[in-house]
Amino acid sequence: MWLFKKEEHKEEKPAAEEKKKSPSWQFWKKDEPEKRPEPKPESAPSVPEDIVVAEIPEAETETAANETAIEETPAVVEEEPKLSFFEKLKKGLGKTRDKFIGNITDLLPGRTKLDEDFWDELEETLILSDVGGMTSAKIVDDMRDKSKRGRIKEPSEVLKVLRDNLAEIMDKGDTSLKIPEGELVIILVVGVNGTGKTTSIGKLAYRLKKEGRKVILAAGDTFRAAASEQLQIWGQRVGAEVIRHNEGADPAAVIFDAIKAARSRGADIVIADTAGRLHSKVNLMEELKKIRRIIGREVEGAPQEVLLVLDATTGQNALQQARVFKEAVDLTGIVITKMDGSAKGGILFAISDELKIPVKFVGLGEGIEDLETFDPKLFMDALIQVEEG
Ligand SMILES: Nc1nc2c(ncn2[C@@H]2O[C@H](COP(=O)(O)OP(=O)(O)OP(=O)(O)O)[C@@H](O)[C@H]2O)c(=O)[nH]1
Ligand SMILES: [Mg+2]
Repeated sequence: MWLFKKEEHKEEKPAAEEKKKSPSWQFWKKDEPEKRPEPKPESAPSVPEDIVVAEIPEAETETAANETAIEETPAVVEEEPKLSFFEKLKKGLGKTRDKFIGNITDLLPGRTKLDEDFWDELEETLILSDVGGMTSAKIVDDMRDKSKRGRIKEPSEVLKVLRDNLAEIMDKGDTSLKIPEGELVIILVVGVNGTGKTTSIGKLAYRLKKEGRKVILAAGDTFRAAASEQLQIWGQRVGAEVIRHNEGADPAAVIFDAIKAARSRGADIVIADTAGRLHSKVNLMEELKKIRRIIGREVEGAPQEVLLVLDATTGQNALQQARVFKEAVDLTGIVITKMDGSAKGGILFAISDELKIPVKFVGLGEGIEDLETFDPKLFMDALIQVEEG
């Protein structure tokens, strides 16, 4: 894990520029504490207390341009040993694979034929691996049918057919982000508390910046203390401007200002953070609908993307969240986070199958580069390794 510390530049600046002090960042690895820079004698704060937050006046109206300007800086590239996407995916899916494939391969040894008992046991195993009742039944019915028609003859062929069936379920069309040229693109990021919205926004901004896009972040989580500071830290790391208001401000007003800032700075993309909300709270979901309405009113065709962030470790609960958010805000894609720490990745199949929303990104760690675009075939190859032939 990488840690980091911000150093304020001490040189004299004209008064008007006081708020725009350009900090520099120093990074060191958690397991290399000796590389941590010495604290300054007069102020020896540590993250997060040492984050200097610029004073921001209270927003008076929706149109108050209440912005903290952060100079556009190049994204900070962390020097980690590079794994290929596939290796990273394989490593990240380790726990899910152990549970998922471990349980299925346990059904196979010593089995000479694929009888009714086998199909029942396979269905039960899929359900226990979080694939969900309906989806598991559908997969096993198809496999049973294939077996009757002679397309699965040996128990050894079961894993390959299962892998292909699951890849088909995951394939819900284009998984890339919709970023039409010449349009201001708004990406609204929603989800319940702690699923990884802000972190995923930081990682996504980093990806988009590397592709040469000009990105502005909108700190639409005005509810939780320190939420906008957290986004600001990500903004600093990736070199993207963050538009924020005071805690308790109207999130729609923050996003309105971010759109205005994007237009005046010629930015291509605004990524809007939102407060983690209980999917069961009606008023919070109403607030989200209002944010969506304001975006649509300000930018024709926007938000082009509404991404729901789901935490893979929560299993069935993630499916429930996806149902409610889909109802409220018309999702265009799913970001599934914490796959690296989850044994419940099977939930991805249930979500794709039931909700027909493409998974667009997978979070495989807390680092800036730990967000991968989703590719159903690669994902399944990483999850189920079968010797072809
Ligand atoms: N291992 C792992 N941790 C992650 C991943 N994504 C996010 N996290 C961690 O999950 C925790 C919560 O992430 P946040 O980004 O703050 O989540 P949030 O949805 O913005 O939370 P609220 O603002 O409280 O609603 C943080 O400790 C992140 O580092 C991931 O893909 N893998
Ligand atoms: Mg957050």
